Amino acid sequence: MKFVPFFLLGSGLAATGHLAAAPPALIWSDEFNQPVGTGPDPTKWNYDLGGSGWGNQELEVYTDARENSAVVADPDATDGKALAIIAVRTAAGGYTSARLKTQGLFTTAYGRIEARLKLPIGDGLWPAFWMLGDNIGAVGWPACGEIDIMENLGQDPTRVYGTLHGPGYSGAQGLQGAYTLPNGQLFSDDYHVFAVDWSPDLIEWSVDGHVYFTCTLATIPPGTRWVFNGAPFFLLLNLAVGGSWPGNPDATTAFPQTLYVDYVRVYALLTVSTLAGQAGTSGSANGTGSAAQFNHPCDVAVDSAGNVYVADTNNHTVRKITPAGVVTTLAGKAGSSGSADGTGTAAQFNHPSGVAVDSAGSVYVSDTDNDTIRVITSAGMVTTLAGQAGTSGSADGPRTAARFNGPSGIVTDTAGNLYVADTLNHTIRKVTSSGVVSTIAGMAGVSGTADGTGTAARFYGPQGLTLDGAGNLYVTDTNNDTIRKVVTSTSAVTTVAGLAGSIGSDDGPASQALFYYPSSVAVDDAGNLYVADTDNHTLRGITPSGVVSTIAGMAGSSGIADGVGVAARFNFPTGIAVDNTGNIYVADTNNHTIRLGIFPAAPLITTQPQSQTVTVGANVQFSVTASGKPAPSYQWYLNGTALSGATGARLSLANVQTTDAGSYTVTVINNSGTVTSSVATLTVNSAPVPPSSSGGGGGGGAMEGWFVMALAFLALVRARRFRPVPLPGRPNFRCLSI
Ligand SMILES: [Ca+2]
Repeated sequence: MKFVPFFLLGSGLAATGHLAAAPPALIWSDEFNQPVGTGPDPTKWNYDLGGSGWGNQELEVYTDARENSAVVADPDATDGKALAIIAVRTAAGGYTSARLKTQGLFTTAYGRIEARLKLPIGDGLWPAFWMLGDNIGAVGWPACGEIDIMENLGQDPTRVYGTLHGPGYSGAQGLQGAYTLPNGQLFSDDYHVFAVDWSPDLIEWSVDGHVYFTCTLATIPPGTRWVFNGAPFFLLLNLAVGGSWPGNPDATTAFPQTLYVDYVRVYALLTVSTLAGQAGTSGSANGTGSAAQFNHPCDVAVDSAGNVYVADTNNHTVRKITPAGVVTTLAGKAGSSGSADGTGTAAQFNHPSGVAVDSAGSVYVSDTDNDTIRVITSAGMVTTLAGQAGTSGSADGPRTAARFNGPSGIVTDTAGNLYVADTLNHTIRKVTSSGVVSTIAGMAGVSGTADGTGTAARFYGPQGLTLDGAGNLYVTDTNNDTIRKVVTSTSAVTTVAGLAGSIGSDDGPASQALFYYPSSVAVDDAGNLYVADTDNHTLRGITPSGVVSTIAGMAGSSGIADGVGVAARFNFPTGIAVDNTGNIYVADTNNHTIRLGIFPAAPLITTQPQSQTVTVGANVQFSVTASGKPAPSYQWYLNGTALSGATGARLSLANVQTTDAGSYTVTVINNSGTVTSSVATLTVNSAPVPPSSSGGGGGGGAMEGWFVMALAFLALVRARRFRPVPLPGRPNFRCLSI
């Protein structure tokens, strides 16, 4: 909104930390698919009520009545239902309408915030989808910041505005961009998606994915403050009538008028960097980070320690990248294709395009142009597990009796079985731990799209697959442009997302989303799928509830850029894997690089510092445990004053004196937010504390200590036993052509 109503001042602060607590990708949404005639979900939305202009000489009175806001059936909505925010002219000649907000219920800092809206039309109507800083009650407006994602003046239904307000650039001095629909189309005729992509120092406004306005730290007026980094904002939706910006309705304005809201969705943005390799330069050099080179890497897998394995396809090698970015060659010799078994450079591969790693550190390789499955020990010794080099086919059977035809995607389960996307056979194969190969879905040599069980199902050049903890395989059915699911216990095959034969980049419910040559998929512990949507040059996410979103890159725009969300660029990304902390690894094939994607998360304190009572001269240590991505930094305070150099998770105080007594706190900070611990009080007694009794209580104390240690040990054992096993993804690229 152009101006903010003063009525909002005095609102309370909402909790922060939603990003940290939520799974990646979609972190909040309202699809407005509740029963028709009901109001908006009260756990997600509340109302601003009343009206005396709202600071802008507006005419409407906001109500919470169903007459002004209700879920309605609308065939144009993605799920057939939308929230209708309705401006009504009353018999007395006034106006009622509705204004919804998430204040006190949901806030977010950073991410993609989008709504699919169909706008009203007519002079004096002023629909808006916007955000306000959650600290508005403490600092007021415009210091709290305001992000107007979409505003429209009803007299011009072809144009919408995006605006940023902050201290020194508010009201009429707000920073504003506009977007006009092509060919005279009207925003009142159909739904459009209005979004901001908000990251540190950068906010981009878009309509239907077309970015039309950008604000950065550098574009706000000199001497003013950027108040949008890491600050939580709440969402608002309203339909105002009249006011200083649109002017008032006239005889031409028809009432009632409706702002239709199909959905509101908030996504975390993936921050993409380059882990290793030189964009645009192929080669085979080992080294650290950008000193290393790859040649059309087609797949990645990651182990529980964060080591990344790469099918470096055109080098005919398998590479390893440590968490520190040090790249070595695990097996194979660059430039030397062949099928020799052996150790290290004595072994040969022929365009390996799929890689997986198990919990014991064995690496499995789809050696695509040899039509074999290879295994590499952690010492680099390579043997052929199944298939026969140089002889393609589809025969099931043990080890070298079995045949493959251009195998690519490969994944292991916890029992030592392998699953393989046998791409040119259009089938999904299983290799048991003893080397027996079977076909679990699809029919060799017969491509198609059919769902069904076992041989009744059809695939068309499936290239990637991954396995979730429940035994479901997810498959990128690459030439069908779909994502399929295979239940390993029954061989039942269904289509998860995409439409066979329809190329596109549409996000939304899985049944309506489109893909373009997806060639790899990975699944995280929460059941989110991540897809390398190769020919769109994007990474897609699919939530467990089936909502597809673009989490990085821009469809149709290839490139090398690191960045957040839509600012990042890929060039035919072909392999994808996710580790047990949710970090995403990508074989960015035509860039010859391995990319790393991290979902930022605000700091969250999991263990608070504890109060202590000691004697003068004691050594004291306070500690805090916190999560957050990127890894947070720390600053300790005594009685509110920052302690110089006290910037670790632990604060050590040697030889404390009575002057060290007081209230200790620690502030935990990263790019996504800031959180301060509870107070830990240090009490320093000047006289020695009498030694504790060693009488009857002594034995109890010893027993208690033993018991605590036993509990701690049990907790450690449990933590180790239940540590998640990574489920690496896999596939290939144009190394394989159908
Ligand atoms: Ca809807």
